[in-house]
Amino acid sequence: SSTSPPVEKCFVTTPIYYVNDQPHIGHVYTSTIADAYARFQRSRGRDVFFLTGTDEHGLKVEQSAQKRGISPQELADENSATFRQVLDDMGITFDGFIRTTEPYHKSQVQHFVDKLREKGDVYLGKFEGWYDEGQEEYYTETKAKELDYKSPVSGKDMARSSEENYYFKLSAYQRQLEKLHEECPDFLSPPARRNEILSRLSQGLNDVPISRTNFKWGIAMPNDDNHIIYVWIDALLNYITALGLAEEPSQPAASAGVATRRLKGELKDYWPASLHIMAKEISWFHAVIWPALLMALEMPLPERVHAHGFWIRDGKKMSKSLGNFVDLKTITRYTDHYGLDSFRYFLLVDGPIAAQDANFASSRVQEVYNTDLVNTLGNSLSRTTAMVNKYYNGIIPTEQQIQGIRITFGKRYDWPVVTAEAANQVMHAVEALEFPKAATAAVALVAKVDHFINELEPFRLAKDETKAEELGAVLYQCLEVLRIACVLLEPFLPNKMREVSENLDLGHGTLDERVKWGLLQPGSTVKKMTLFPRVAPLDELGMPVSM
Ligand code: ME8
Repeated sequence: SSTSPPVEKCFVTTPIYYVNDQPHIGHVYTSTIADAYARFQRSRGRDVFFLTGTDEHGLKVEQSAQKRGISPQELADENSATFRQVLDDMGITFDGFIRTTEPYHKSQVQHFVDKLREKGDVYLGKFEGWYDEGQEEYYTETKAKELDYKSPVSGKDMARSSEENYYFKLSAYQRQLEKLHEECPDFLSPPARRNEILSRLSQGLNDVPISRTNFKWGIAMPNDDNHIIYVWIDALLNYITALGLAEEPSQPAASAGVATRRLKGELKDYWPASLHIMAKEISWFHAVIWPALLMALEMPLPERVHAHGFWIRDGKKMSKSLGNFVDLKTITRYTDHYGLDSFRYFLLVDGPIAAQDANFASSRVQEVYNTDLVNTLGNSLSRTTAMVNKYYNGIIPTEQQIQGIRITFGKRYDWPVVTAEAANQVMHAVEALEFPKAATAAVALVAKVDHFINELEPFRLAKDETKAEELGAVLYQCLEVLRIACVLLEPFLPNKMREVSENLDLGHGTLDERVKWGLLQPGSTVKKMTLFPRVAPLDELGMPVSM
């Protein structure tokens, strides 16, 4: 109606992934947390645009393509499609998928870079220094010496090189950037990342080269074809080109697609981003370079940048050279075995969401699956639905006495209060991206149902005719607590919860409405259900363990 407040917009992004690599657990992880956040915001009634995509330019793509004897575009097409497929297979509900080789992105990047040049924030300059080819990154003499003239990533020798390049006047934004990080402590999380940035800022900022002449695979400088725009400038701008911020609205042929919405100018209002999510190795680009570019373009800054830790293996970072990635094949074995949602749940509760890295171990997958899903959520649901079937033929009883008064079982089991507190905890934790904490609160609520059953002993109540009303109340309350817990767990276990909802009505409306006590209708039916079967453990590669 006209009196309701406008729906809050929420723009969530992942990094756009490089097409010169195969997708692995790191990409799946970031996409999964972004997806859980996006689903959660949607369920709260917000108007969400969730963007992901692929980063397709740069020397490395040019070289990989050459090695394979195909064009860079062919390589990009192939690997971009692979990434997209993986995200689809993992149930990632992105609204937009941007590819940096698309014409609408390229023309807008040129527009923005041209604007920076006209303003004097981009200028032609000469640089001499040390170049890390693998990372496409320049180092000053001091820094290169510190690193023994070797790439900190690949270990390969750096090369002395001098180049005439276009520079971005990053130094001009030193004060504004310091102010941003000092005055908005929540702009970049977790705090460890913010401290790093503050300390690096205090060392002073140099202008940064934003063009290259040693390869061709990229977007040309708008005024000078000899120069290719540095892949990071090209990539960061995706967050606004995807929304068409530099496009004139037009009237394209009507269709409901994202491209049409963009062309009509309907996506522009999603800016500024609510949340950019990535891992810590690119926090500098997102928390310093990106805001500086936006300051120079006189555009609003994103509200929040979150840079999580790494998945590691055997205490080491996963890398191509070590060949220790949890790759797609392995992930697929895990999802086939445990189910997509269960693996997703594991990623969310055991992943490196904050400053710490997380070691991937098959034993943890098994442990999380058994503890939270099989023994707690699955067990409570199956116990409760079994009893409703045994004692009530599957017809949900009421928690009220004949006089219409709700039967209560003491303060510990004052469920309207207990569930409201749990819902509050879960919702706050997800807003704060504290997925492990959110899951813990939801699972703890489920565990209380178990305690409740053990304490109230419905099987005893069932034997005593004078306790019929109590038995009904206990079972209604068990189911209603479980319903609320399931609603709260939807961003974690979307498919499993849809399965539950086909049996037990999980309610309608926004999340906040659905977690209210008492929505479950007495008289409706519920079947006995087992959600999470027991399964054998897998080894580190996702293969069956021989016993
Ligand atoms: O950096 N643990 O793309 P990329 C957790 N194209 N997350 C990991 C990870 C790990 N071990 N490894 C990768 C790029 N990731 C640029 C981004 S954005 C404007 C341009 C995830 O394909 C994590 O999100 O190397 C990390 O930031 C991202 O993949 C890097 O993906």
